[in-house]
Amino acid sequence: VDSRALDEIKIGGMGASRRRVEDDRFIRGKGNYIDDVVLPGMLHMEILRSPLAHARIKSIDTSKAYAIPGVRLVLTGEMMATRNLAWMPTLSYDTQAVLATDKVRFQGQEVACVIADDPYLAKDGCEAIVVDYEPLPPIVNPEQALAEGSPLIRDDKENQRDNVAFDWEVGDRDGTDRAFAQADLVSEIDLHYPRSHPSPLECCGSIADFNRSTSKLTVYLTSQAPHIVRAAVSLIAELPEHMIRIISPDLGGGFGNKVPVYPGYVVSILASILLETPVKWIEDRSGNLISTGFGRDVYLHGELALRKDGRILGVRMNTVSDHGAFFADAQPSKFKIGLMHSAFACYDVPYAHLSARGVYTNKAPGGVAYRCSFRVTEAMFFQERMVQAAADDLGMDQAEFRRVNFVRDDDFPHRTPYGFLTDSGQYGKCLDVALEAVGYEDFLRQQQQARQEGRLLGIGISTMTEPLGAGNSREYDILGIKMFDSAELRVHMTGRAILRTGARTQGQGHETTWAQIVAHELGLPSADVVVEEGDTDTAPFGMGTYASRSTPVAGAAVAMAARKVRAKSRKLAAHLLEVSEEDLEWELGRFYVRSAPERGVSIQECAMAAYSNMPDGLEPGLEATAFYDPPNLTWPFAAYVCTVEIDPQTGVWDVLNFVAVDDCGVRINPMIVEGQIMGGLTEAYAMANMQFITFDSEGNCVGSNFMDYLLPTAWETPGYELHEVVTPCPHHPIGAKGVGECATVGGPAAFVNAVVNAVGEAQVRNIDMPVLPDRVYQAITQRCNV
Ligand code: MCN
Repeated sequence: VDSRALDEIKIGGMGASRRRVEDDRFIRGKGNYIDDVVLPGMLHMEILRSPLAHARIKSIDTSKAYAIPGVRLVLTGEMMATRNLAWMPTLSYDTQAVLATDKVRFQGQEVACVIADDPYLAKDGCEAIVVDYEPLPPIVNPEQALAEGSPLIRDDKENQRDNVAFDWEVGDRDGTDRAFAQADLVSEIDLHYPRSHPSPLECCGSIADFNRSTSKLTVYLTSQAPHIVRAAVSLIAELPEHMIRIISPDLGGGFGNKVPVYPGYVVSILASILLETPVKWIEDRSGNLISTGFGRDVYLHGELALRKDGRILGVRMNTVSDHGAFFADAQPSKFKIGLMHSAFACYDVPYAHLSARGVYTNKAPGGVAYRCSFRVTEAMFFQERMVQAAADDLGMDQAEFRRVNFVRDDDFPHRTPYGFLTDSGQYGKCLDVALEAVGYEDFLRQQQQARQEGRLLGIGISTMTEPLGAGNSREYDILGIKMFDSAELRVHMTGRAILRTGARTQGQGHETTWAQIVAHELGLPSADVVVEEGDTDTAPFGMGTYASRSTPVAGAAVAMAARKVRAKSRKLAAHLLEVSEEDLEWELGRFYVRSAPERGVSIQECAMAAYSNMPDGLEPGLEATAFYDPPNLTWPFAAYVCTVEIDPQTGVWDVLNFVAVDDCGVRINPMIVEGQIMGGLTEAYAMANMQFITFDSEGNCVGSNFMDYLLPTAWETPGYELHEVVTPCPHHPIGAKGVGECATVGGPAAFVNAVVNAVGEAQVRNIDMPVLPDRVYQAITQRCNV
């Protein structure tokens, strides 16, 4: 360890596993979550939801609700329509009903809202509303949605003639056809990534507070992207942005669930404007599980064109995604299928083509950016299941098959088959570290031996690089607009500082890690830097925290703001030391004279001078704002390897080992990174075998509570072994890449591949998620794909 690294650790800078400063208040119950916020005169709102998945609304009678003392207002779709608010635009260029007018299109859809003196009266009010529904046949899967003569779900949309939300394609169709014509072998597989739900511990909520005398609207709101919500609210409420303040208080997890704008937010805002008093809406668990953005629900037919020596010549992917009734905030991007075409980015594949179709069904809006999605999660799962099936078809070792096809370390920058530009990585090394950790060769021998004894051992590999850091404006813009972030750093005269960014942590630890970046850049102890996020009146503009974009974009802005402060400090140091700036050298926290290193001033002394002894002509104060416009996405890489033993009598598995090798470039805080990876792997494992949502034939959501929708506890969670490889990001100011989603994205395929590998002897090619013991048992005993 060199002395700079030791100094960094001493000040809590880069590479220090500094304890999370925010945890102190969370652990002591001192966090300030939305439900902790109480405003004078505050009323409470409750939502009446549709019990049916598809029905025409014949009438809504609110008279009995109004008769309840304490009920102040009942809002229906019809009333919203008089203010042009019955529908709202979505980030996916579609529309979504705020409150239903003519029809309900999924079970749990918002039909009316009651505002009352307390939440219980508001609930009573909802129960007193009488809605006369005329049931319509529900459509609960894409097959039904696409069937001839299927009822039209989105008859509200002009020119909508069927249940297709979009048809889209990307890639080189002709080149791919040619590659398939030259193939020695074509490997095919059909897969489904089931519906899942982000389920943060804290559900969503808002408190709108419209002040008539100042015309200012303050909204406390559970948002991962407060500035974006401010823009949306400005459009919806027809108020200028400077009259809107969004405060996203402490968030009890987000996982993508708190990116969209939900009807509850909109109605609470309108109610506050109408009643001129604060209106609070706190979503309950069932409301959250039944109606807010679901993730996944994509079907794939995948094909790989292969040469006998194992080289992939071409990829064909054909997907159908189920978006539910509204193509809501699924993958907010100009690409209809999000970033599904990031598949095969780590492999050197010359040709690829993807055709994607999205359909409407009578389910709650799907495809939300659930850690990570933008369809990247599905893309990597499909990729790694296709890769394993192809290796099996070729009779080739699955690790070797990957090595043969990986982009090599000296092949960067690399253009992926669908057009992205990756810039760095050591894919082979990561895989080697993972295989060594798991004892690959030895495990294969044990597996052979076990099979002779009738025991089923399996090993699954998943390797992937994914585009993290939504916001590259120059290389491949995602939203069709420029995306950037900013940070504002104010160093006080004592050398203590406050840093604000437009990101919004939901548990990722920004309060800790952003201070570490400042410590690294300026040599201030990280404990002397306070970090604030989430208030649009004080934080500089930012596009929010999702797609693991905070480190790649906001984190970069933090470094750039600190560098501006350092540049000004150099002028102050030159003044204090009475030398020219060119004669100064910088070391962590101190400028010194090159020819006389003992003569120096600390960054704190510069800060004091900025407010008390600045040179003539230099603006007083020591603060800076930096906007960071990233040149590209960051491309972390990961290799996950899982080993299992399956009981052939029951189909129950035991995870023997789960190894993760992540390369997210330079790690700001290794402990936080490890926490992200462990949390991500747990979510991945759970998505593969317990965390799934289904619907019955009537469109009822099966899984609207935690008895039916199972989140993993410590009991179900396997142990993990983590390793790291560091390939700095060439264009990020501190060499970091995003990491928050990697393990969730790459983890599921490692587990599923391991189970399929274990039962592979029984000629089973696929077990669809959720991989449940009965499915595994059926696959083993009936030698079939399930
Ligand atoms: N980090 C680091 N070194 C790196 C990369 C990251 O020390 N090379 C640190 C960061 O400074 C940050 C954390 O790791 O403290 C995650 O950083 P990053 O990968 O930039 O991801 P974001 O902060 O943008 O978080 C978003 C990502 C996403 S998209 C989801 S969804 C998600 C996730 O993070 N939701 C979470 N992790 C979560 N963790 C918690 N506890 N709660 C959620 O809701």
